[in-house]
Amino acid sequence: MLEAEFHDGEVTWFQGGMLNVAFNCLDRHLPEKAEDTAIIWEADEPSESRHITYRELKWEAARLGNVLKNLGVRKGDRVIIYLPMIPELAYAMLACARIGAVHSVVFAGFSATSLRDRVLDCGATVVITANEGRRGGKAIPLKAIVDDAVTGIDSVKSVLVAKRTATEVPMHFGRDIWLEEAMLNERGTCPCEWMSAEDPLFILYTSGSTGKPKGLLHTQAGYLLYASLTHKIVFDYHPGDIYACVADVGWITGHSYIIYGPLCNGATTLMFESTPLYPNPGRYWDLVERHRVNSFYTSPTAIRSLAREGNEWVKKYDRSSLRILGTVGEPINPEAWKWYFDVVGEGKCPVVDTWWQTETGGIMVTPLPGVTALKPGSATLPFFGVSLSVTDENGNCMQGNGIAGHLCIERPWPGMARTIHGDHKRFREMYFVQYKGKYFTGDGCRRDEDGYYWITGRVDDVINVAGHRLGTAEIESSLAGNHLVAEAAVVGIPHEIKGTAIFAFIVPQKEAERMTREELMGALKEHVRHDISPIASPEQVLSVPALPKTRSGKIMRRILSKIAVGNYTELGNVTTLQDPAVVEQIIAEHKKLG
Ligand code: 7RM
Repeated sequence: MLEAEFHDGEVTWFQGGMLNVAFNCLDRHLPEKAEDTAIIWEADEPSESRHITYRELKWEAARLGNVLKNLGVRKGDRVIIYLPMIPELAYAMLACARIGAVHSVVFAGFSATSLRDRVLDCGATVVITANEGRRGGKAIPLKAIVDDAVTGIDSVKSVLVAKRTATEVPMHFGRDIWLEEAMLNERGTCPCEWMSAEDPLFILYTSGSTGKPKGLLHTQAGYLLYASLTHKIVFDYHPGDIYACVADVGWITGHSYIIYGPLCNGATTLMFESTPLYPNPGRYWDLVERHRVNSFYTSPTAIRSLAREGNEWVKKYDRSSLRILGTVGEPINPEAWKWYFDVVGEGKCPVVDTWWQTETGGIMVTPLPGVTALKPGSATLPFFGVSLSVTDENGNCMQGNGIAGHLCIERPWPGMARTIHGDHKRFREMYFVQYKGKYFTGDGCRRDEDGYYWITGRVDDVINVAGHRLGTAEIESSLAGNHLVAEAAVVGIPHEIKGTAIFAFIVPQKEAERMTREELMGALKEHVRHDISPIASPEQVLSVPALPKTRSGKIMRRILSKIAVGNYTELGNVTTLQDPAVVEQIIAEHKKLG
């Protein structure tokens, strides 16, 4: 079953087994569930929703699979999916799985540059997008972004365009194809490509502590088993239940707990196109009432932003269908946890605070609803078969309870990523070398007197903003790419809603001198928004004469993190700095912010 050299980042599960993921998510259910709802699609406007049965879902995925095959897509070829939260996104992923193509979904909030980097890195031949996206009443010009992203990339032969809105978009002759028209000509049967257990299923890009986002590669059998098992157990899924995860499929949460886990279990899963605040802060609970949702899964940031709007928005709606409430993406503070438990769940629904990562493929630390005694703010205990350890900075395993350190995983599990696409060396060095024989998560944690885990956040150069992972290196290189900036360093600062926000220190170029502080800050926020994504845009930008660097030229972010929150006195050892005087200059600039 398992064959691994874990210390070397080499892991295989179920080698020799054959399967097709789309078959397991669709065809396998048809004898009993053809007319059951597979997906409830809730559109941006609350007045619009659609039920898609297992029969329809299989039909659409098969037709889209045939379209891809006609475009020359074969087993192992990469397809980029840049779609909003519309049913075509599910069709596209399942179509790829059916024909053995490897999908890489790119969150539709990412910029043309970010999309371009991903297309190039994975060498995609086809991009699937929509004319426009809709979110919170606004239009997102997806097709225009794709045009921008793929110009000059020879590997991209075709762009399939779904029609989400009535807006006209330019179509490039010979490259662009309307998805709907192409699908109309295809049959609803498409033979499944039988895949080896360890063939790639998808690549998903995520930020790391250095360089550009890395493409984590997940394989077939282990991933599907782990996503479906955890979905079933953690959300106590029973046939007939309505399950809603309101994340975006562009993140791993959507892959595992909107698409693959629930569909493999024959569940009814909801796809939500909108935001928690549109058209008002009652949207989630309106959705729960209308669809009689039994399990609801969201992020701490969403919970905090709703708690602040008052309890009336919750109370207005009938939530009696709810049985289990889940959270994921970042640490949840006990106040937000209690609000979720008391106000949303009226003290009747266990809150499952689930800790996991893009790399882990599925939930690793979580309460089991109705089984585990809960503690607000703790992800509690490891899932079946998961063995955790807490290490000190030197990699020594810490024994006993009442300790804090770095969170590691001791043994391989089926859902883990197998490599970084095109860079296995980086995969090994990133996760398996630092703490010999263990997988290093990048997170800090505490194990309390009862053995419960409390995840305290990243201990590497990754910042988690509103549940989204961002690398300091990515944001810094984006800022430094602007003509107004000579050098940049970013750190995370506590934020009431987002958990953490980005604070950028920049050394301006001469040209920036005639700009006011506001103008410069505005220009740079806009730059990052456009260059990476709105989620990466800094909360604050501070011009400083120089950055604190060690003699070997490394930026000392530790010092900047303290200054950013106005803590000027506990900066620690500054004697290793090239020029200790810059610290005083930076403090002086920070004080001007007031
Ligand atoms: C699923 C997902 C992973 C990082 C991870 C943590 C943080 C996620 C929790 C959490 C505290 C949680 N994948 N994180 N869940 N921290 N409690 N329940 O979010 O790859 O995008 O991010 O998110 O820092 O390392 S991710």
